[in-house]
This record gives sequence, C-alpha cells and structure tokens, in this order.
Amino acid sequence: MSELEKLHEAVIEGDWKAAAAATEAAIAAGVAPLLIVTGCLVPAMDEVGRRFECEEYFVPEMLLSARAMKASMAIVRPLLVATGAQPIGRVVIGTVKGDLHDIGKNLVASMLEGGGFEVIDLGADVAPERFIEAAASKNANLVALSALLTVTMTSMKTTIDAFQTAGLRDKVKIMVGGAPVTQQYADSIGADGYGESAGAAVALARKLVAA
Ligand code: B12
Repeated sequence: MSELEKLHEAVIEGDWKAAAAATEAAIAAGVAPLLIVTGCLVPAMDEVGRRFECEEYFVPEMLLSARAMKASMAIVRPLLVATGAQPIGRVVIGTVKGDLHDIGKNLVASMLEGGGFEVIDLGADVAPERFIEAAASKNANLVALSALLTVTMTSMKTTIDAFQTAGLRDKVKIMVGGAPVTQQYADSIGADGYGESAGAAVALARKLVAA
C-alpha cells in the first residue's frame, strides 16, 4: 500500500496518528504537498461526507476523520504556503451572533479545508461587523454562516444585510447552514446557498466559487 493510500485510509478510519505518520512518510518519499491535499485528503473527506450523508457514519466518526485530516493538514499547510499553491477559495466561517453551537461549524470548516479552501474560522457568537472585517481584510470570496437556534437564525439575515450596507455584498458569496436552517429560509434572507451537511457544504462552496 502506498503512503497516499495509507493516508486515505487513516483519514476515513479517523486515525490521526496514522494520518500524521503517512503524511510525513509521503513527504519524505517526495510526494508533492498539493497532491497530498487534492489527491488524497479531499477524496478521503469526500468519502467521509458521503458516508455521513448515507448514515453509515455519524458525528463521532466525522469528528475523528476531521481530526485525522487536520493532523495531516498541520504538516502539509506550511509546505503548501512555501510552494505558493493557490487555495480554491478563501472562506470566512463562523457561528452567528448569540449562538455558541460550534460542533457543526467546526466540521464544515474542516471539510472545507480538506476540500482545498483556505478557511478563516472566527469561532462562535460572531457579530456581523467581525464577519465583514474578516472578509474584507482577508479578501475572502466566500462567507459561511452557521446557526443552531431558531432565535439566532435571524442573525444570519442581520449579517447578510450588514454586508449589503457595507457595500460588500457583491464581493462575497454567502452560504448558510445549521439544523434549523432550510433552503426556503436561505432564499428568504438572500443567501447565495444553503447546505444541509458538511459534505454538502464543500460541493456548494465549490459551485459558488466557480459561478
Ligand atoms: C451540543 C448542543 C449544545 C452544546 C453546544 C456545544 C458546542 N460547542 O457546540 C451546549 C450545551 C453549549 C448547548 C447550549 C444550548 N443549546 Co444546544 N444543543 C446541542 C445539541 C445536543 C447538538 C448540536 C450539534 O452539535 N449537533 C451535531 C452537528 C454536527 O450538527 P449541526 O450543528 O446541525 O451541523 C451540521 C449541519 O447542520 C451542517 N451545518 C452546520 N452549520 C453549517 C454552516 C454551513 C454554511 C453549512 C453549509 C452547513 C452547516 O453541517 C453540520 C455537519 O453535517 C442540539 C440538539 C441536536 N440534536 O441537534 C441542541 C440544541 C441545538 N440546543 C438547543 C438549545 C435550546 C440550547 C440552549 C438555549 C439551552 C439553554 N437553555 O441554555 C443553549 C444555547 C446556548 C447558545 N447561546 O448558543 C435546542 C435549539 C432549539 C431551537 N429550535 O432553537 C436544541 C435543538 C436542543 C433541543 N432539542 O431543544 N447546546
């Protein structure tokens, strides 16, 4: 089994130690850092997302795979920066103001990172101004908003409206998600896209960036 095959398996199995070891071994064997991401981590996380969507995997398995992917990314990221490889897009992500739920948001952030995006994670309880400041200063082309409470879903609209007021609405695509959020709600607040899972978030982000 090649080092990339071992890494692929380690991410799917959620074994972070094996993922880190296989990443080190692949680099030592001369595998290009970008190939590790696009040829291995992205397909592995795609497979994890697929298993999650068909209920073969649940949240704990997703978290373990995300941790394994992160262990590999921690080794690969500095090398990618050194080679000047361009990310597919730059995403500012956060859970909206008033909402402290961040497990789903963290999964989405990990999946996006594994999917080749540069991710700027602002954490939870993020005010509209912070999203705007980060998107502008980091020159992001995507903003991802998460909400888990029906009472904080309205902060998504407030955030989108704030981008409009700041004159930045045309500069970024905004995608939304979280358990209470629906496509209908996303449409009603003027979001560019809605994803119901971390796997769907990657496909959606790729579509929005390509549009
Ligand atoms: C864990 C949890 C907590 C933890 C959060 C810990 C943390 N660090 O996140 C704690 C204990 C802190 C908490 C607190 C509260 N909670 Co709570 N919590 C939950 C619980 C059990 C699980 C949420 C979760 O992590 N799910 C797993 C993740 C993976 O799923 P997810 O978040 O939906 O994310 C997936 C998708 O939605 C999507 N996604 C998510 N974000 C995004 C973003 C984008 C852009 C895209 C595309 C996709 C996407 O991808 C993810 C992965 O596939 C839910 C119940 C439940 N079963 O959902 C209640 C729940 C969300 N909580 C609830 C409540 C009421 C509260 C409190 C108000 C309780 C209280 N009285 O204090 C507080 C609120 C605190 C606050 N201000 O936020 C209610 C919400 C009810 C409602 N309709 O509003 C729920 C539904 C429980 C219930 N049945 O009553 N909670």
